[in-house]
Amino acid sequence: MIRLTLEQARELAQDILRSNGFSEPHVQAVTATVLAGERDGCASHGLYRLLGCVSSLKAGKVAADAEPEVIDQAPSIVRVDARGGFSQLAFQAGLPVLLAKARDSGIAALAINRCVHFSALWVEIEALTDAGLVALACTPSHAWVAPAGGTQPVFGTNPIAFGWPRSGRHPFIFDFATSAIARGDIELHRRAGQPIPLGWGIDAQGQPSTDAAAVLNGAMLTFGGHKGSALAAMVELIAGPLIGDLTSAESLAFDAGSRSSPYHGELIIALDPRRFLGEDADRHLGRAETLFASIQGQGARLPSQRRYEARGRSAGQGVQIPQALYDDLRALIVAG
Ligand code: NDP
Ligand code: PYC
Repeated sequence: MIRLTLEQARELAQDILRSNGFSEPHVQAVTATVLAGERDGCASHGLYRLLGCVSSLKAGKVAADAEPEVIDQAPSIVRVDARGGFSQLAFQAGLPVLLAKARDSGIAALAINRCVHFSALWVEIEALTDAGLVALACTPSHAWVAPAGGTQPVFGTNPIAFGWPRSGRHPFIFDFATSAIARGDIELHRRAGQPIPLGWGIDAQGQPSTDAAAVLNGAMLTFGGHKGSALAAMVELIAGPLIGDLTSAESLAFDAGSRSSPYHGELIIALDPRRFLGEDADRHLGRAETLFASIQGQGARLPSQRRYEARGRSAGQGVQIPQALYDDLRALIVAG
């Protein structure tokens, strides 16, 4: 393992993205996301993702200088056309309008279209909980996951993230793939030559497997059997056809074997408790604290608790990544 300060990790990400020709707004937006992932102990969506950023660019599957277009679609709906660029900048472009609409109407949605998407969703959810809003986000990916009872990939890993703002505390946030695990995690197991647990996927013959490479070439499985399968289908629908964008199967077809990051849409919904509750907002938000206390009071942890603890540690100690990943990342920097 090699240790980097957060500043060194930031410079590494920026050098890779800038030297490969991404525009400065994309350099900053993507760096912020992968740095946040590494800082929070989410290795599958940290610096590792820069490998995919560059390979997607080389395959002609992401626009390096795309300028997102913000479209005021309806009183409670803002749309952002990412124009083939990474999703992060499109989210940033739509965020002020989403906040204004949610505060105005109590509930609003941001639909991002035509984006290349590889990031963890909690980064975006935190932008909304920081503004005092309740938030929900989901996105398809590539068709890698078999439906419960089947063996052929249909769904993406289709994450769902939810956030709840808390006064004076980190927000309550969960963010997980509807597959048993994110694909990025299986890729990291393959890179490290480690087996994966049974239940994450099946090989190309439909047999349960602990071989990461075999599962990546076969099919991943949903979490929670038919329940994860139905949630994955919901994500395909509301972050696909509902917003006029691609399903995971369509994204994979668009990829045409280039193994680039998925290309599709994302749906983000924001709810303003102060609009729902008026003067009673603080009283009811306080009742949520009773719920959280009853979870933690028996020794269970809240989702994101591990992440916030990692964030605290990284602030002082920096981050650690495998030497092989560091070498692969350094090799991406184009000498100027
Ligand atoms: P996990 O299965 O590790 O689950 C993650 C969530 O569950 C986190 O909120 C985590 O909190 C929480 N959690 C884990 N263990 C516990 C526990 N014992 N008690 C309470 N909460 C717990 O993650 P996934 O592999 O499913 O997803 C990882 C990331 O991958 C997500 O951020 C997701 O957005 C991203 N992803 C992105 C995709 C895309 O298309 N852009 C596709 C698929 C995934 P904590 O972090 O604190 O451990
Ligand atoms: O880890 O499943 C994943 C993933 C897909 C797209 C971005 N991350």
